[in-house]
Amino acid sequence: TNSIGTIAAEPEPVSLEWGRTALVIIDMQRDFMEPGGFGETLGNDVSQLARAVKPIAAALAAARAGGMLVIHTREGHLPDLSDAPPAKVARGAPSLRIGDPGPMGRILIRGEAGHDIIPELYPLDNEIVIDKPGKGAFYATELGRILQNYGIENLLVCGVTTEVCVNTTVREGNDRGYRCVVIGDGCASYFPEFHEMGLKMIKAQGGIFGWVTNSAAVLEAME
Ligand code: C5J
Repeated sequence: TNSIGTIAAEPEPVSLEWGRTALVIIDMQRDFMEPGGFGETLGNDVSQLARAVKPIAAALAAARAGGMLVIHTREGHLPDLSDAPPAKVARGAPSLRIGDPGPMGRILIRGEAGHDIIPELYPLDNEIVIDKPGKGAFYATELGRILQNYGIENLLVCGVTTEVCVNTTVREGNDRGYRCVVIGDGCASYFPEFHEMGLKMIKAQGGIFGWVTNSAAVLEAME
């Protein structure tokens, strides 16, 4: 991997110093991806998210091969729900609420099978896993400190869902000064139209929150 790569992206190509770039994979957890988890209890068709797995796996393999910092995130709560806002737990009319027992353990609770990352993208022992109580990966986590310690300036972001945790994290990261480059085909939403608009919102107005690329362009730039 060259030290600087230029990724074909919208609204324009973006040049990144690889040593100052982290791959951030958002919430590729069974709770969002598989039947019986948090996503499905909210009434969503979880099959909509499967298309993001292969592009993420390709980017992850390239990042690992190139020695790029890899960070995985997981949304979830402590078993006693002490970090779960009551307004979040009580929201809507899900078939099971956060903390209720489901087929993959308690819904969205750390340590349960459903809370963990899908096998295809499972973190290596040396990769960072950020457990977050909210939608953004910076809120109430150690992510900012970790990125500072590693000298990271650029985030290659993918995961689920496009308009919720990916968008929130990109907006948080952009305000903190990171160049956020979103791998569009490595993101997915339960609502295809929200996926499309979620990506458009990031790259509009000259890249108001960041850039949008795809996994093939990332791989090409890293060669
Ligand atoms: C949601 C997420 N959609 N990871 N979480 O509630 O996007």
